[in-house]
Amino acid sequence: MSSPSVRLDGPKLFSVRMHATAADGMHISGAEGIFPGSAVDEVVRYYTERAMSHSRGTPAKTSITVEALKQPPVLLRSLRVRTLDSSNQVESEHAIRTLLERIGVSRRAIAAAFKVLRSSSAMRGAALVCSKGGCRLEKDRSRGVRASWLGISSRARATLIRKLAPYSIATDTVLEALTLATKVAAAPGVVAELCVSDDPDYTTGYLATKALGYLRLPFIKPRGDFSGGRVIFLKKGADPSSTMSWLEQTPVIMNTTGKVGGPMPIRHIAVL
Ligand code: PML
Repeated sequence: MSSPSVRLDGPKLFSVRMHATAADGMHISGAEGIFPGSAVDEVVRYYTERAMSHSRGTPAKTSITVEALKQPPVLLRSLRVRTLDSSNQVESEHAIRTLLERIGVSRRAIAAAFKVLRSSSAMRGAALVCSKGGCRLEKDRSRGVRASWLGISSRARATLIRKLAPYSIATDTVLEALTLATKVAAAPGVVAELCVSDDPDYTTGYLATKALGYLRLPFIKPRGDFSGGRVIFLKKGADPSSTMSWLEQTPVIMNTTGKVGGPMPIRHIAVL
């Protein structure tokens, strides 16, 4: 079964969140979405199945939370999707540094981000990094900030699948990462988000900003590598608590879709 999505004209909506951990508390897998009550049963089964068959291992504990939305969701258009034309990790890392520097992220902040993403203990949430000084801004550095309360409408999901299919990327992984990146890019104070999957079998990451869109980064890590995570760069002087409150508490649904394109060399990619 593929992940179900939401009908905006449906009855009361629920956030369904899954988190699976190993016996030592190590993060194994997570997933979430916003769904009508009638779909919750099916989603819980689907998320349990996903947790139990993850390549990071069999979880010792899987928690599934079902929570009714307390406010209407904010509606968003999905970020534009492209893939960097890269054939190895060096090229992809070079593109990250070049594009981040072009949008004003300092070398110190980029180094802080790579330290998080290359660490062997993947954080469950994202690190918040000041785009100038490179300092960490989240309250709990081991937990990080979890973008949550997010979903995709049935119509947007169907349209995105149609747009992504010609590039063979119409997968739950891409749809879920794009939904999350779209929410993060809309958060107050956010300059960019950089993500490397902590799945050892998944070697494509992404860099996202409102202007750049969602740029997929192939070969961002070697196969078999368990490291990964997310880093959100904040504007100098931004208030991290308003960013956190948007990411962790405001429900959003992606209900319209942006453009989707194919592989693109770095020289053709504008960031502003
Ligand atoms: C994750 O494991 O949640 C991150 C997935 C990144 C997806 C990148 C892509 O293929 O577009």
